[in-house]
Amino acid sequence: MLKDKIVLITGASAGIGEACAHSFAREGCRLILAARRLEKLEELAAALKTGHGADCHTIELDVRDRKKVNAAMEGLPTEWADIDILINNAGLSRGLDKVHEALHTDWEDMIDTNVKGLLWISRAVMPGMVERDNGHVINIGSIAGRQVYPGGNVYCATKYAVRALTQGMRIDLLGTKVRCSSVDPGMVETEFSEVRFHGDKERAHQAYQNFPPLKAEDIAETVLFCATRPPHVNIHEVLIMPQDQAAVYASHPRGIGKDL
Ligand code: NDP
Ligand code: 8X3
Repeated sequence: MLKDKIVLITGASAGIGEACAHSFAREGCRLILAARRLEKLEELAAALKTGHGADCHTIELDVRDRKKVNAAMEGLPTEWADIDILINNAGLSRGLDKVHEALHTDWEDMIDTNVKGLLWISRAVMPGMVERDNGHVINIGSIAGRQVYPGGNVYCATKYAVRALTQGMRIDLLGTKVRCSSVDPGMVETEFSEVRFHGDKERAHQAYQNFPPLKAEDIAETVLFCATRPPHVNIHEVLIMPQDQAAVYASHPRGIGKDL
């Protein structure tokens, strides 16, 4: 069903984006891998070639830079230009501080990446989908787009924005065959916490010790599920949580390594 489809994944150099690359490569897709760390993308592309025979095109890209996003999309080689699936995954959190104490640079990172970056890429890619009357935009939201938690303020605001944008895109695309979905995870063990805590590995590690978190692969398989429904089906949104996490602030402290 997905054989030879062109899939653009933002934030493919780690975590959920990298896992999506593996899942879609396994299904025979051609992958455009975008992120700032080109070296990681090239390692991934080589692994996907070896593991799945996948054809990959890597792009060093900071989604915050609108001009570079436009140039990168306009500069795609012809054989990569007709993107079938866009996975808007690049995103991050910075800090867990109160609004009256936080760093404005952290806010800029989150808003510029999670909201504006998603918009720049979507604005560059979606016109081709609409013109071809074919495509699928899959946004990675979060439980943080549905519940606000202490210190979550601006990160949550960006993910509430992603949820609103998914709903808005879906309405805008009505009458076309372009689909739009959002996959909203609870806690997933990736580089996310290390980035949130500005590289503090110990604090990041602690974040995943209370109960078994989701794995990046769980989210990738959910994204794949959305992308493989028949054409008359549009999955609007999927909320996926660890078994031990009922809400951001309601979890069961089972510990790690104990059977569920
Ligand atoms: P990771 O930190 O493991 O991966 C984030 C990815 O985003 C990296 O590939 C990073 O690549 C990329 N990225 C960050 N900033 C930019 C940028 N300015 N331009 C291009 N790429 C960028 O985190 P996750 O995999 O966990 O996060 C992926 C998405 O999932 C995010 O949108 C996050 O909000 C969301 N999410 C995560 C959850 C979790 O618990 N982990 C739960 C719910 C949602 P590079 O640094 O090379 O640019
Ligand atoms: C990431 C999940 O709970 O840290 O979106 O906000 S959480």
